[in-house]
Amino acid sequence: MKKMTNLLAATALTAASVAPALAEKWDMPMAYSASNFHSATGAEFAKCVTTGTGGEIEIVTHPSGSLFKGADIKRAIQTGQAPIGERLLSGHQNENALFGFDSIPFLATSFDDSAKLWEAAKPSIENLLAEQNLTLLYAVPWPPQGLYFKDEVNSVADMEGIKFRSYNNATSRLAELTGMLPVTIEAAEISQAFATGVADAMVSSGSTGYDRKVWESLDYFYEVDAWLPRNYVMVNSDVWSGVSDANKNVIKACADLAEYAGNWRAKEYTGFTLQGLRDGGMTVGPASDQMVGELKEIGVTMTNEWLEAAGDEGKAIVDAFNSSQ
Ligand code: PCA
Repeated sequence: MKKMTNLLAATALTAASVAPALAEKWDMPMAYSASNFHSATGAEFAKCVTTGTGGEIEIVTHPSGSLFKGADIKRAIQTGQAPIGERLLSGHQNENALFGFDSIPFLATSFDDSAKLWEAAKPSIENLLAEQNLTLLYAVPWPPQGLYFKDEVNSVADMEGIKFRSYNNATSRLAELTGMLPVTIEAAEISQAFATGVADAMVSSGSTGYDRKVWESLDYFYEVDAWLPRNYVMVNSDVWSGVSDANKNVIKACADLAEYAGNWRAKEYTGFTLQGLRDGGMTVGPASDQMVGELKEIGVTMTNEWLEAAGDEGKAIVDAFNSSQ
């Protein structure tokens, strides 16, 4: 409620200011399909800013990687090719292990735990981004990650040699540790990849499988709830420092609303999209006890590897998360 009041106050303030400043248009690249809940949240955020700033800043979203491909979005914003955009945070794990805090198998497996883990990691991530000329505006988790396969799989041994679509370092590592063959493909391109046999499996949310209609190629979804990775919206820090205080207040309030709405949507979308996969003809359910046990062992290996790579700061994040439990 307080946030809502802030937003209304900020909006009123802007509307009351007399001299209309030069209108700016901010193109906002996003990597996922327009129908995806992150994209819907981004579109509402854009509208909120455009309305709230009285049109002084008009944000126009470009979903589906249409302006910049997912892997190029952060660099585009850092270098000022676009002022603002959204990207998968763990997509930057190859630059710094800390960015992968939310893709550690079985560390935080529910929305509540994911929120606590984010709380623990946020200051480190904000600092890392700030060093790269980026200001964090908001972040929203994906639903829990499960495993998609073309054929039934009951153990890690059954995964041997399967071509596995990965979306960050952790998912490639998971493929290696399960004897699969990782191939990195953006979500916007997976329908094609599965249809042509470039990949026959992936780890992702019900949301991405639903958005990309993967039932046209894959038959099984195992609800492993391995982790909940996060998307975040960043703005170029030079652009941000040029924004008036009144408009900064509007943007921050819109970002708070977007984060709240995005979290709510992610939860609602979880059951809805799993039902969508079923309606598409997929078998959706838990993995066998054996498979869960084996995956958890791999999770321990990956946790240790991450702690080693992320050093003291990584350990501090995991410790803070564990003590919030
Ligand atoms: N969807 C994104 C990242 C995590 C998710 O659920 C993807 O598959 O690329």
